[in-house]
Parts: sequence; structure tokens; C-alpha cells
Amino acid sequence: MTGLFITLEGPEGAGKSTNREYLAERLRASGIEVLLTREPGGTPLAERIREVLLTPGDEVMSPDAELLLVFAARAQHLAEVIRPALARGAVVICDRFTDSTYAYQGAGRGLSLERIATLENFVQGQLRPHLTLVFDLPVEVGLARASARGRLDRFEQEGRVFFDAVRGAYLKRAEADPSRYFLVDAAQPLSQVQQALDALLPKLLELYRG
Ligand code: Z5A
Repeated sequence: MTGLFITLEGPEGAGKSTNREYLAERLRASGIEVLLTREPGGTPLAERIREVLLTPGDEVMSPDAELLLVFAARAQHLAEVIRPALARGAVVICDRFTDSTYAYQGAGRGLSLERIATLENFVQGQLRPHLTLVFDLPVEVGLARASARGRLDRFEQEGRVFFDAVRGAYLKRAEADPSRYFLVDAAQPLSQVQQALDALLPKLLELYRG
């Protein structure tokens, strides 16, 4: 049996972290093993790479270096955590994955989508998420939520143009493949967001049980 690979995507402050545990609990209530993880990160080595990626510093990180670090962390995460969990039949819920790379390094930094696709194929082989939930909300709402938390990380220090591009990329990807992407209106009150997740649960169970 192979498990189910679900990714949560969207701009900052969209509620991915808040809702991943909720979704996991709903699935666990059906007796399913759920592994919650995140990117960049998910293993000790990948978490060290996350620190490098998120910590602001004096040296400007080149977009190419950023892209390669993201995929280095992903290679480790896949090998150590994601592939083994899927192989034993678990549901893997990952907070961000390669759609973030297309959105942040592709649309945000302006790197070639073909180059990202080459690395995606190299690092992931055939593996793609079965389902991707895109938590969508206006940029200013997400940034206000994120900045209410205090110190901004290296990505959160970017400007409005960057985040507009990121949001646009997610919406374009979701529109291009409605069978894989599910759009969640993340600007709604949390209770309504969670109602939308509840409504999705039968589809998740159906996908999982094949
Ligand atoms: N990155 C990349 O560039 N390339 C890649 O390939 C990958 C990642 C994989 C990871 O940081 C950074 O790495 C990310 C992109 C880059 N950029 N940044 N920044 P992260 O994982 O730490 O950042 P994040 O994913 O944006 O986390 P976040 O800002 O915490 O967003 P969130 O998880 O979606 O939101 P949240 O923490 O659940 O909620 C934020 C606040 O809003 C919190 O106080 C909640 O209580 C509140 N909230 C949540 N939902 C609601 C609703 N519905 N109403 C009101 N308030 C709400």
C-alpha cells in the first residue's frame, strides 16, 4: 500500500500551520496514521538548511544558491521522512513543498520555471503530491498576520511586488490543475476555514482508500 501525500501551500499568514494539526486530527480520528511535517525542514539536516534560508544576514544570498538549498533540504526530507512514511501507508501532510519553490523562487525571484522543473524531476523522480490545499488570501491580510508575530524572516522582509507574484503563481498553478489543487479561502474566520476542511474530508478518505 502507498500512502497519501497532501501538501499545504499559500503565502505567509494564510493559516497553514494553524490548520495542519486540525486536518491531521480529523484524519487520525478515522484510524489513519498521519505524519505532519514541513519544508524547508523535517529532518535535523534539513532544519539546519531552513535556518540558513530564513535567517537574515549581511551577505545577500543569490537566487540560485537559494534554489539549490531548498532542493538540498527536500532531497534529505524525502529520503529520511516522506518516502518511508508513504511506503508504510501513512498520510503525509507537509506544510509547503515544491509549489512553494515555483511560487517563491520562480515567480518571486524570477528564476526559470524550466530549471525548477529539472530539479524537481531530479530530486523527486515521479513523486508529486496527491492533493495540494492552497490557502489563499489577500497579500496585505497575510502580511499583517505574519508581522503581528514580531521579527520578520528573510522572506517576510520582501516587498509587495514579490508577494503579489507569489500569490499569482499559486492561483495560476491551482487553476491549471483542478484535479490536484483545492483552493481554500483563508481570509474567512478560522471556523469557516475549518468547515471547508471538514467538507473535504470524504474526498481525502476516498483518495486514501483508493
Ligand atoms: N520557501 C521557499 O522560498 N521555497 C520553498 O520551496 C519552500 C519554502 C518550501 C518558510 O517559512 C519560508 O520558506 C516561506 C517560503 C520559503 N516564506 N516565508 N516567510 P515558514 O514556513 O515559517 O513561513 P510560512 O509558511 O509563511 O508560515 P506562516 O507565516 O506562519 O504562515 P501560515 O503557517 O500559513 O500561518 P499560521 O502561522 O497558521 O497563521 C498566522 C497567524 O494568523 C497566526 O497568528 C494565526 O493564529 C492567525 N490565523 C490563521 N488563520 C486565521 C484566520 N482564518 N483568521 C484569523 N487569523 C488567522
